[in-house]
Amino acid sequence: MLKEILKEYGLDFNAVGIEPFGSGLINNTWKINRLDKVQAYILQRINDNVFKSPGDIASNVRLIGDYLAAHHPHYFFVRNLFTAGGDDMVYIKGQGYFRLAPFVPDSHTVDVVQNPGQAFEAAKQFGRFTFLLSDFPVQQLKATIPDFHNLTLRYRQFLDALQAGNPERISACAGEITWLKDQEYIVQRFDAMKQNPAFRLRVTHHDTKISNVLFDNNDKGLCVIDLDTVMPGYFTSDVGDMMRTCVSPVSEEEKDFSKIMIREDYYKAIVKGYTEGMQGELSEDEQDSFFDAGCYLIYMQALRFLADHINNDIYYGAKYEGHNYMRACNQIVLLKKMLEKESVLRAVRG
Ligand code: GN1
Ligand code: MG
Repeated sequence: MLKEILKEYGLDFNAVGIEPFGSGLINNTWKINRLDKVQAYILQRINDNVFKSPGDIASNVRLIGDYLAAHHPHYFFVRNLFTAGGDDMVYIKGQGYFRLAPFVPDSHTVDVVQNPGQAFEAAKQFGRFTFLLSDFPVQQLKATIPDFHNLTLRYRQFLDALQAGNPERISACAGEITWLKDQEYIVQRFDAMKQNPAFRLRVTHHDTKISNVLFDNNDKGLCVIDLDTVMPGYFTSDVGDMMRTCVSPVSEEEKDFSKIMIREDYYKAIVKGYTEGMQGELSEDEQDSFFDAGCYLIYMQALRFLADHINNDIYYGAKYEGHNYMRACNQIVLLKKMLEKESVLRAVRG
């Protein structure tokens, strides 16, 4: 199969080395190394179970790429390569959609954030990306996953899972279900934000883990990558998912919950980095909502993991029995720790 795809891009299967790359849950990624060392590439299979119209991703990336090239030519933007036939994706029947991008030399990604400086740089890059696209007509972008970060809908899907999901699993996690339902005020706060015109719909990334930022050799941010979920959204999505994935020293996979912690220096780095990247674009109300952003995204991820557990792991899959239950409990602990520090964290300003 890879042979066929590479051929579309004029690459000879026998003249490259192929290695699996990265750690995403949704798409498959490979690094393609030319044996003559002239160039390397990143090949990705787009999960079309999740992204129902991969053409929308390509269209969004093209629009944004063209806009940035015209208005901010110095911004480093990684474009997908074209096939010999001039397409920016390859469709293989039964396998889905594939795309190829150049591997950027002298750049690296970071899987686990090592210090607040990296968190600052990453946050700044996500802010900068949205800032540079402030005047881009956001309604031209397609929602590649409709309602992706709509907490209102995610909460409803969680309630639906409680109606239609696996009854044994539902009764076994009654405690977590009750706790999550008790936090419904977070959804109400989110609903109020959607009604408030001070929160602009912006071009946001929606998958702001640190591994989606390219760094140069001096650990300075270069640009953001993995643009599948770039679509109209609120700044809270990007800031919130950075907090979710950066403030604790351990990830959503950690089973020893005593290791979950809110590191204030990382939290501050995110607020400051993002604010700097946005260069004054954030309204007062937005500036007051960094803490809420973290809560929205952590809460949403807890709901999504628990709903998936209850729905027998149809979305995220499970590497062991109860995997998504464990992930949900991890995110619940993270949210509890966030809420405990509310007054300190709310006082942090960019
Ligand atoms: C998925 O595949 P990955 O890791 O980039 C998910 C995110 C979740 C994340 C949790 C399209 O992202 O929303 O936060 O898993 N992406 C999609 O690990 O559902
Ligand atoms: Mg992703």
